[in-house]
Amino acid sequence: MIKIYYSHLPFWRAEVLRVSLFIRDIPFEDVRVSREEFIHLIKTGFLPNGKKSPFHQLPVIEVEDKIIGQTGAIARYCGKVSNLYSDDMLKAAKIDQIIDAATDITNVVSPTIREKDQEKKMEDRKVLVNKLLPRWFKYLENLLSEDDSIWFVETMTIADIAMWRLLGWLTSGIIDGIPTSVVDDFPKLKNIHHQVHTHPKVQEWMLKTYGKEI
Ligand SMILES: N[C@@H](CCC(=O)N[C@@H](CS)C(=O)NCC(=O)O)C(=O)O
Repeated sequence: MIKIYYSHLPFWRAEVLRVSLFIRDIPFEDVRVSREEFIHLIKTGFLPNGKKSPFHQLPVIEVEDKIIGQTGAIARYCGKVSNLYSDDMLKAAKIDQIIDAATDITNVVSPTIREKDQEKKMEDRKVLVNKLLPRWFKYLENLLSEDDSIWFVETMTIADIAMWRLLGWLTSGIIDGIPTSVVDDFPKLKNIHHQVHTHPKVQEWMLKTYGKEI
């Protein structure tokens, strides 16, 4: 059985793994790493089970006794297992570019989370809201305008699941200075969030796991 290791957070890096398997009723072990265990992992590389995370990071998955890291790689693995990826090389590349864009967007937001100086943090958030996020959202909206599908690639895939949770985080209101309306000017992208969010299995997952809609 696949084991997924991450903190007890609905962050997209882990939710794309968990939800793609859950949607298809594929059993997996959902290992939630505590804060102390995570700090230990960053320092030493060791997971709570004594095995090593290759890059001292999370998420990782464990399959046949092997630990694999890097969100894109393991999202594809889970997507292949759950048939939410594609056998077609071009479609697979289109899915990959969305997962990599989710990583790029995370990498522009994360420094503002780590920023200790409150004034600079809020200045950086203004740049995010007025410039950087709209730029990324426009690129994604353009991709969604290329054909008739409401999804990034024909049917729902790990690309849509990753983007659903990334957008859910960015519009949740928990990041000070980023308004819940930040994606409102991008209707096709907003619809991806809506479509995945209202999927019955996704609703079931959120209620079962977090006791509420997130
Ligand atoms: N390139 C990695 C980055 C993963 C990552 O940054 N994970 C964070 C948690 S969300 C982490 O482990 N941070 C600790 C560290 O990098 O030292 C991936 O795509 O999975």
